[in-house]
Amino acid sequence: MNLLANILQTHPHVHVHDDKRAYVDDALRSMVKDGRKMLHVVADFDFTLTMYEKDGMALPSTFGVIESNDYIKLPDGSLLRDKSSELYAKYHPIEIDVQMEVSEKIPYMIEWWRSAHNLFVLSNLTKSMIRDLVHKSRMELKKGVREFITELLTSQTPILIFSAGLGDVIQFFFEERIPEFQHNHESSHIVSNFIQYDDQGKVISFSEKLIHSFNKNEHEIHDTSYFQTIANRPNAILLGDTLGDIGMTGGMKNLKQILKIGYLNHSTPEKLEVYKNVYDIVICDDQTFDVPNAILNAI
Ligand code: MG7
Repeated sequence: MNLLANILQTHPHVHVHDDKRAYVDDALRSMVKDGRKMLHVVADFDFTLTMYEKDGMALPSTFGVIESNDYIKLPDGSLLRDKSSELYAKYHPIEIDVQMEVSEKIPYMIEWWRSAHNLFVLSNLTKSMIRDLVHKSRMELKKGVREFITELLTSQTPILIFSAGLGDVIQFFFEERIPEFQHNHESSHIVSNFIQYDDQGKVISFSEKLIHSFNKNEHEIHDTSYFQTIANRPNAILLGDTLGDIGMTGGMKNLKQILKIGYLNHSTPEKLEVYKNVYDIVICDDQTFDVPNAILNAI
């Protein structure tokens, strides 16, 4: 039996649109034939590589790791957590509004990210506090992600983590959980929002290029070392969990095959229909990397 048919038969929560079956079959066949030397992987971080809940409890995103505590305070004595929640309550509904045009949402997203970054600067956070918060956090990789990333690194297959979250949190998390993954090493890269610190390690600002949920496609990766790394690798596996994530390969040139794998967390039949139209393979409510590992191992 072929790879796709086998995955679909053994994983009833994995879906491919009927009109895409032939395409996905062909793409997989061609990627397997071309092998690892032609492959690279682009992955979102929050709730794609990480779990969104465990034992019925929501797990934090990279932002959540810093906000969800009851001691980091702003200069007026209020809690960072409360001010961040206010921003979330104001802007998240705009982010997920299905009626509103993306172009209309973008100014609000920029406002949200800038305000959130500003709160971090005002909170007198330091690099060592952030590292500590990450190490103590409940953020957790999906089961099998470690194996997935280690397998890529071992075969020198490049992986780009493309995140609108906080790059520093991802970096500190990997330092602890997957030390082989080194930011901007030959095969492992992170494009995200990075914090700038002063000499004492105090947070002073954020990297100039802001990445929010809807510019992951625009964001030029051309001036990053990753662009060189993938120059001769025309096949890509894209992994995401939001509709904005499908654009992540948008800035890449000369791609031959792209396989877009979407994690649909908290699935509903309506969302599944939308996801099946934009992703090639949709994985519903799954806290493991079994399917990406099955595909990678075949290549
Ligand atoms: N997201 C974006 N911002 C924030 C924030 O300040 N706090 C929290 N808790 N979440 C935020 O990883 C990207 C995702 O993070 C969320 C500024 C957005 O929902 C975005 O999709």
